[in-house]
Amino acid sequence: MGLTIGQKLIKSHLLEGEMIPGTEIGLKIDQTLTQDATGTMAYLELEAMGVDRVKTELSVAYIDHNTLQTGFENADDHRFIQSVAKKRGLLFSKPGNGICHQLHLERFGKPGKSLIGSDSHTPTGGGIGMLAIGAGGLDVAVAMGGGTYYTTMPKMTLVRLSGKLSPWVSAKDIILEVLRIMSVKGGVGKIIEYGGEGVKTLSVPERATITNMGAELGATTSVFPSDEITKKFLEAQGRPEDWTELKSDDDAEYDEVIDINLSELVPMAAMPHMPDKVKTIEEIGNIKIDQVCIGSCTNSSLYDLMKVASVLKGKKVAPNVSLTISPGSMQVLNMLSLNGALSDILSAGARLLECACGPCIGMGQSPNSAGVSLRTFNRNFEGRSGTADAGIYLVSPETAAASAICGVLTDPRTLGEMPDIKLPDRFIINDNMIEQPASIEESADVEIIYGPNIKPFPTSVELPESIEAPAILKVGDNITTDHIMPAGAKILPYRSNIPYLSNFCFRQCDENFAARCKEAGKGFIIGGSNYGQGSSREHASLVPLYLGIKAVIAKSFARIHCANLINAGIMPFTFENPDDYDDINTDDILVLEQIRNKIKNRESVVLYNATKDHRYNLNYDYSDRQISMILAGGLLNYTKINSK
Ligand code: MIC
Ligand code: SF4
Repeated sequence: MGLTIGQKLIKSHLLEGEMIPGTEIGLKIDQTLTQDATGTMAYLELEAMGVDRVKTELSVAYIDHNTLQTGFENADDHRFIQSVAKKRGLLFSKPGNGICHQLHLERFGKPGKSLIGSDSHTPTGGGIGMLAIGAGGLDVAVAMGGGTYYTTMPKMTLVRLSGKLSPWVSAKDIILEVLRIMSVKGGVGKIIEYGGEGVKTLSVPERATITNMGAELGATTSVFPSDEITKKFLEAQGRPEDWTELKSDDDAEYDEVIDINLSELVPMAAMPHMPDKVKTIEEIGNIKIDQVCIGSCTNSSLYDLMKVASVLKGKKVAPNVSLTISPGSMQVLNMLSLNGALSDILSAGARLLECACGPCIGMGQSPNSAGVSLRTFNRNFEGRSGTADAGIYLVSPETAAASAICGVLTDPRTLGEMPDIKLPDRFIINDNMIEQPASIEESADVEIIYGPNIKPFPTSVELPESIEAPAILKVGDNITTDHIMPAGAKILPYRSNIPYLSNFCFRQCDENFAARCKEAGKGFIIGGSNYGQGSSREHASLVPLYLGIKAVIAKSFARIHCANLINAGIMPFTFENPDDYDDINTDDILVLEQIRNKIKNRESVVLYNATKDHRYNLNYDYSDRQISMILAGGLLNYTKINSK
């Protein structure tokens, strides 16, 4: 039987396990990336593991999330990351150079290689045929140290594209359509592969928009073939030698096939507050808007911003609208300024922001109260923008620009003829904001600089014999890591300070969560389905660990968060009978009797509700390695035990 692209990529990196869906596999990792909001923790973990020099082919530390320096905290964290990068052999991308995923695609990504990144949108690299997976910081640290990356062998889904996008319809509309069909949990445990004749009509930046937002499907990753279009892109980036061809075999078999005719798609938007609440712009109607933000790792390429510039040229942003533009990289900004498009953008009345994540992660530009904001981003979770009652709509750059000038949500097809934008034959290459590491000889003299904001991360203890604790919090379906551990300008600077961060844990669901945990000393969380979707931030497990959470019992979990919980030594369980969820109330006293022995011997686990005198069967499917980790109290303890 022939292989899919995903299977070929896995096969060429397989170190342990078999390619049987649902079972654990160990992969060799060629490249890693981190960003600063997860990176500080990842490098503290790297240091704790005692790694002298990274063992990957390439590791890059990007600074793109925490670029507001409203106090010493962010700058200190950047200095720490820069010093680790220099000493341990990583490239360091300075703040302002751009968003990690856009930069990685431009400068370092290679078809056929594996990449893990401490950011859930790492699958952007699938746009050029990489096996690019988002992971927790600890997994990335292990990979940097030359260790194997473990994940679950995914199923294979083919999204077969036919036809060609109509004028003003965009790659963003393709992924919104996939989200509409599959939902935010539809991709869990799958690789989403794009094929069919329609693929040949999509440029690399368009493909990257699609693989990027595959994260919102909950997919392990998304991938496109590496073909002539990929080759041309890499040539234009001055890296022709990095190209290799990658395609599925003609007789490859998929677990699922979804057909999309590109010619039938129309402009769409994801409505508040979930990326899969997708409707056509026509269906939503001309609602009045307050803000338009263009940028983020989904839609900030030169191609996207050239389209925006051509819509704005000679026009004026509507009086009721604040329009911001954050180019994805310095390369994009440089090229826009040289070809005059930047002037078209600015003359229309747009506000130019730094090449960084910015408003996407709530670092500024929170909308006005009850504001309506159109964003070309990938997430519109409630409160993520920094304004609790704002309504965020996720749209394409074309729809965003058209709406900015009209002042209401606007179908860009009403603008007349679409401009023809071509990608350049040659991008401007300037790596002045990328710092090289010290040589091995020089590295001995490089000092790692810790600032006062960097606090030790929480340690966990071995799994006890039995656990009795209250259900501190019960939450519903699709709880995101933004609920568990919010981001934004006020909190992000404390990503290296778990004790301080803990005060904000689950704030949106229960203002007193942290206080109640501290009072109880230990507890359980009860969750609905797709618990922990969204970001890769391991803070969403390290902070609950710090607050004494021992297990999360949910209907189902999102992949990265589930792995992060186990890495932290917190047990994820699912209900055998999902209706048992309804029987548990907050503050019920729950007991996991003889849990250590049961997990050790893979026996079935029963949760006893002492308040109600009811019992519930729980499921878990930990691998042998994960069982050892849980018994040891997490990956760091496990690594220490195994390296003795
Ligand atoms: C996000 O988009 O939520 C982030 C911020 O990029 C996160 C990482 C983080 O929380 O630092 C992600 O997607 O993994
Ligand atoms: Fe940055 Fe937003 Fe992309 Fe996350 S989703 S990496 S915050 S631009």
